[in-house]
Amino acid sequence: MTAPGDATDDTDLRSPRVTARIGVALGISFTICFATGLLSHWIQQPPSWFAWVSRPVWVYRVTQGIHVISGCVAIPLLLAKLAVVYPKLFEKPLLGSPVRLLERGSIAILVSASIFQLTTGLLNIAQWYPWRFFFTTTHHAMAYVVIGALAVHVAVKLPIIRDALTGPLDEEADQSRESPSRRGPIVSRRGLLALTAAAAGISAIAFAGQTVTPLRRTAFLAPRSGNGPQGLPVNRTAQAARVVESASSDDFRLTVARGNVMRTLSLSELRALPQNTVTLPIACVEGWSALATWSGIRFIDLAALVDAPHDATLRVISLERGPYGVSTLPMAQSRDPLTLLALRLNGEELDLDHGFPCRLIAPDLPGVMQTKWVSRIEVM
Ligand SMILES: Nc1nc2c(c(=O)[nH]1)N[C@H]1C(S)=C(S)[C@@H](COP(=O)(O)O)O[C@H]1N2
Ligand SMILES: [Mo]
Repeated sequence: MTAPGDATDDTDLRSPRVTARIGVALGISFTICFATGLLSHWIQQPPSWFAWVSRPVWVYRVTQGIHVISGCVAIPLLLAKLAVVYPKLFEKPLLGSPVRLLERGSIAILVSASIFQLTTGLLNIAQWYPWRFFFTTTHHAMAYVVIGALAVHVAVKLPIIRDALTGPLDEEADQSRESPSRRGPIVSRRGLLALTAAAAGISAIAFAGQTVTPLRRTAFLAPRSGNGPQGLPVNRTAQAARVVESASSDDFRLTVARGNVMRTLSLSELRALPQNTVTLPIACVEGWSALATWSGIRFIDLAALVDAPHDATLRVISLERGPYGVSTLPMAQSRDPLTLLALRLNGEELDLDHGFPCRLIAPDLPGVMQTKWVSRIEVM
């Protein structure tokens, strides 16, 4: 009977020397994925102590791109790790001493929570809208479960990990050659690690193209690397949002309100206000991003129409009802002169699917908060 972590496993590849190395890569990608995911969550639902930035304008594009790429890299790493260790998962005794219990418990939670996280994340970037709202809450909650179980797992296994990483990869392979009765594995340990690394690299490239423009053509797994109208992907069309009629109506008015103080502007009045042009990326929480040129009215100018105080919080409301119809701007975005109520995109009037007659575009704001078909701005 073999003890956990014992060098004499049933095949040469099932060695802690192999699994610890895959485990390190997996641990790093999970940690990066957790940190960038938490950041994105805090921007959208800020705790009282949290203050977000609006410069440089590419920060969120980069952090959210890293979030999705590190998650995608973790998929082949997790599969490789499970393939190598799976006989151990069912090793007897299943339960035992408190340490054994902790070890088994943390692995069971880690494995199932990781599979859940990576699967739901992947299905989400593949645009599974039916449970997208439920997705954000569970994906956020489950992230703590994964990281907690990972910390326990690493702590319990620390002696084995240290031992496995300090020794050479092939040491036991030499010993096993002394017993001719043992059949060698199909690939060497080094070969297995190289294959795993290649799979992780391919996974990264396959998804990175949706945010790293030069890689666009290699993003064969990224669902929204293609172009929508005016060179930008569209998440939700005007029709899906049920705003076609209200957004194209001549009766459209934008209301800017601070308590009882109100200004109402028609589209031609909006066009007559001072226009500014900015080049900003739009970066979806699901990882795709694209740079575009936007023209419209500065939010600080709109807020000034109702004498908004300098540190006012701005809330943006869409013609669309529902969870995507409201966005509360972080302070940095409220005050930033680059934050626009855009009327034009890449030199043309906004397409209906991009938010005609007007949409919010702000630096370093998650795509999901860049409200389209804006009908009301509230100064709070
Ligand atoms: N009113 C409204 N605004 C919205 C959305 C939406 O569904 N409804 N989707 C958001 C999301 S998730 C993203 S990534 C961006 C995408 O903008 P685009 O479709 O104009 O490229 O718009 C955001 N603004
Ligand atoms: Mo998005």
